[in-house]
Amino acid sequence: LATAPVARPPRTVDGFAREYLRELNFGEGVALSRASQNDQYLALARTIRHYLMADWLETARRRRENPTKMVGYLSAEYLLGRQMGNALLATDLGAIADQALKSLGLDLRTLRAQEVEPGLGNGGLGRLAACFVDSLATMDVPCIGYGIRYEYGIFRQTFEGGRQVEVPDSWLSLGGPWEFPHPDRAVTVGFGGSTETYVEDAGDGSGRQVQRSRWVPAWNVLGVPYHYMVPGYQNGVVNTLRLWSARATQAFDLQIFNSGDYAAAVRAQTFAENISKVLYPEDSTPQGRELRLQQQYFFVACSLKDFIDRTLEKDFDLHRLHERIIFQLNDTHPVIAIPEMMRLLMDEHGMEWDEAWAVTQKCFAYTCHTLLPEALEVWPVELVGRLLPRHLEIIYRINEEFLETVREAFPGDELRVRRMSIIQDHPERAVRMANLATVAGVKVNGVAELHSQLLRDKVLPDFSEMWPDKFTNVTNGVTPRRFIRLANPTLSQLITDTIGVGWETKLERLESLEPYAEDEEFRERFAAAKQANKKRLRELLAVRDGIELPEHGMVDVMVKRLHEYKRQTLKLLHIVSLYEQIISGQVDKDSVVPRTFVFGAKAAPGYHMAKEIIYLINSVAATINADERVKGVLTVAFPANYNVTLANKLIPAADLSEQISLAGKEASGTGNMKFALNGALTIGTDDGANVEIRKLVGDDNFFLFGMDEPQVAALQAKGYVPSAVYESNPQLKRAIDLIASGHFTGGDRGLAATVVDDLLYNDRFMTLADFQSYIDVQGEVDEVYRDQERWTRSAILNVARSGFFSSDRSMKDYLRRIWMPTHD
Ligand code: 26Q
Repeated sequence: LATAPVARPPRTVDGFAREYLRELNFGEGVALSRASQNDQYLALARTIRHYLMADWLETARRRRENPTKMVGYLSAEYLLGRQMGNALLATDLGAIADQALKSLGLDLRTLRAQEVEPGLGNGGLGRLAACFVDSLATMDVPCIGYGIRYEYGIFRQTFEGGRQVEVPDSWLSLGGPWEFPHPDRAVTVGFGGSTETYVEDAGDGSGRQVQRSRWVPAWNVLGVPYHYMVPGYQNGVVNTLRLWSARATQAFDLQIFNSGDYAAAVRAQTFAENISKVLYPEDSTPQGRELRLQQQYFFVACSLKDFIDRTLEKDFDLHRLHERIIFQLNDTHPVIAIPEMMRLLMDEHGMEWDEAWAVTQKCFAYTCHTLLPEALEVWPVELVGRLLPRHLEIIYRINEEFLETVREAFPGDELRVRRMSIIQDHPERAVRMANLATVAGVKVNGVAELHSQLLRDKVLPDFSEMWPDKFTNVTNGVTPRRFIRLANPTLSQLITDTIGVGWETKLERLESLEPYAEDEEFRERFAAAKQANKKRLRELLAVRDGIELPEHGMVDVMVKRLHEYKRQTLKLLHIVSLYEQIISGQVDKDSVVPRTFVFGAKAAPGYHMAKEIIYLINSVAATINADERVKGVLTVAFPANYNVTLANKLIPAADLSEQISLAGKEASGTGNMKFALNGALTIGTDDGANVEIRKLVGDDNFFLFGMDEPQVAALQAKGYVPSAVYESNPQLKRAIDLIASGHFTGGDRGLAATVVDDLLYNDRFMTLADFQSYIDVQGEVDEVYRDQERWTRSAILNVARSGFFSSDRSMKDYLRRIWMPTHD
């Protein structure tokens, strides 16, 4: 009995209903007649996960019995989105669950809507991690995702008087039915203290004495693993996401308890648990906060120990560790894993420096996600030395040996040595995490063609000169399961009806839709699907936000984190300009293509300018929506709290996708891919993955505008004067003047001044420089939109030609270029 396979619950309507009632009664301890909606949701979640359990245990057993090289994805963020829909899709239980619940008088859609999404990430980088683990499970690649189980994920955004107010996201408060805690498998992590040296027999029979170092931490915490299922798409594979939660160790408490200070002991508990308490909501100019470094080291130390002590076969020779694992570093956030690996191999497993370094250098690869210099992580030496003294020693030694090789390769070039050093001296002594990752990693990759090129040429030029082969590109992708199948059932049905089943895992097959762009009946069905999605969105926003949207016209969407480089203000200037032209009588209202502009954006709580921009968008929205002169022609919607759940509703309804960052600033973007795959046309700059989207869908099906990166660099070099652009462009001047006049801010000029003054006198991201080009191309957008047949043809071609952007393809590229390079 003990070795019998895990029972699989019956895949029938009756069987599902019985399982469900059992979960409700025995799992939640309530009777159906007394169950709250949350009880009903929790029981449903537990029922569905039963159907994955046998596959999960079986996948783990299979991987244990036939150990091969695994991927350890190290990411401080996983922006998973709701789990229930995805689990139903993976198990193909949607129809059965729907009927079973109906037979009990319950409604699946209502219960699904109860779920609070795990928002354990800020934006693109966190969502990318979630897409990647989805694809790896779907491709049956052995992978463990390692990260942090934040008790509070990204804040919930609300608006008060048009201003962003952050509310804590207590996503676990009504229960976490998708997680499996394993407190018995907790791992201890040290912090602080000091290092000491001692002398020891070399242990190789030579009688030689060697000097060794060890770390004596001052305090430690426990990392409790929580396991999450990562189901592949209808393939019987379930991988694991292992997120760590911090607890106080007993030793930690006891010491204080014994001193008799009970309150201090309880405070200690709180102190330890603080480490995984909250996700930092900054994603571009991170502050060097001590707690953040604690988070990074905490999850990385837990993960390496977990892999070496628990996942790897017992007594596996660690000299061959790289044959069993490649740790992918999702940006620099987990880079402290590099010295941690050195410490484990040397101090805990007795390796010599050279042996340990040889292994470590083969175990890590680094993905960079940015181009903004201020977003590159540096940690003050003082802080690293205080929190992780042994790691600082190791970093210093890595740096010494590395700079030696630089000096050998470039004799006499001390400036280069300083640029490449892992330690910076100014403005303060600090560890440059990107340099450390580049020195230690097997490969360094950017996230889109252009980004990888700029990474080589502008961010790490000295490194790419020294090690050209270390640099590679892997263009991002998105999972078609969540972002087409789940988000857009109407389009999915049409695709399946037209090209057959199976495209969800072979997205290049969307190519076969291409001839249907010329098929009138198909075009009509395609357009009808879009209409249906728009209607769904109108209904949602009415209920969710009390926003009334008109029935007709273009849906023009800009959703992403709020950042100056992404240029939400450029979108705003377009809207204000259209509005100004209508109310001043320059343009006849009836000649304008009606548009609904939709924004979704969270600002980092400490990012003042971003919050002022949010306020201004809300002010413009309120004014325009209340103005009878533009009723039905211009509508601006800014639903609060843009997240994965809302993205799944917004993206399928979009006609136009706004990807308007200053060229050379957006590493890739992934929203841009989701829109194209859902049949929106893009208006975009030559930036990030926009470049590849345009190449694939064709110039006729993409609205390109603005300067390209070399032009940006040239203008920068020449000296950019935004006020001169303002003075010389009457249309731009009228739009800015209207904002500055206080027209949108209740007559208060001061309320718009922060944003206006920055545009006029600073404009770091050259919004004004790209204004005219943007306006001109928006005119072309209108023109194409007036020809609905042409628009639909283009939209179909966007879908048919975007199969490349499946994250399955990204995973194949990582496998071939980085993880298993000798495979084929
Ligand atoms: C670092 C240190 C301290 C506190 C916070 C951070 C931090 C957290 C999150 C820094 C950066 C981030 C997130 C960055 C991010 O999402 N970058 C985006 O990554 C996407 C996936 O590759 C790209 O498509 C986007 O272009 C890029 O902006």
